[in-house]
Amino acid sequence: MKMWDLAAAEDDRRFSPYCWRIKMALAHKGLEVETIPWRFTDKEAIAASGQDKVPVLQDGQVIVHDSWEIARYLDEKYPAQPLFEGAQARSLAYVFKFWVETALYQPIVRAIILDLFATIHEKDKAYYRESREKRFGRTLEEVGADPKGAIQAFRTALLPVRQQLVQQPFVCGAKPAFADYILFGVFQWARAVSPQRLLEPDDPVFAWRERMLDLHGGLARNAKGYPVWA
Ligand SMILES: N[C@@H](CCC(=O)N[C@@H](CS)C(=O)NCC(=O)O)C(=O)O
Repeated sequence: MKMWDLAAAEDDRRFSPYCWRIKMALAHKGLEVETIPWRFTDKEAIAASGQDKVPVLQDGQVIVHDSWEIARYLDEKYPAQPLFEGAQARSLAYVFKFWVETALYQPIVRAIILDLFATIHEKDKAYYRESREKRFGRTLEEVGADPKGAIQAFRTALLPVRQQLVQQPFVCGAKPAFADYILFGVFQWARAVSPQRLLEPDDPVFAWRERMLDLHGGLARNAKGYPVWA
């Protein structure tokens, strides 16, 4: 299997939250993947997928894009070690995905965008600035003007998972599954590009993140990024 995986200036600094979902999911299933460093402007490299975003997974002749679709594909093709235990769990993970992408992405983007911009490849900078400023309707500097306030907002937004994680080790219960990888993608994204401290060590979400960093032989902890503050 091959996966196109968003990289910063350095080939081994991989920061896409969506790509992290899939790297964790593949490891969860014990599947080997070759990840190919990809930049925002390398559109032709993934043209065969019929769209312009990563992750893109190639499994033999099959090409799948979109992290949610890839997760569904993996469970269908490789049912052992499921990412979703049944249709009901999948449906709940789907609404959780939208919650993460709305309630958490907004504050995290405000917290890390300037660190992220400093880290990406030179060839991506003009494209990134133009596309994101158009999306946000503000300059990157305006979006990233108050990282401390954004981190506070991020911590507040985490309340539902914090309440759950005092009761059980993973979002999905006793063992991690795809919803954990969806949430964890946010933290790997931040850790790859920004030295800022997102969580206090006494936060139950901190302990969960430690468990996630250790999963699958420390796949995520061993990836290039800033240390999380202990
Ligand atoms: N819904 C997609 C989102 C993928 C996505 O937005 N990927 C970003 C990287 S984090 C991307 O490739 N962006 C390309 C661009 O902005 O041109 C998924 O879940 O895979």
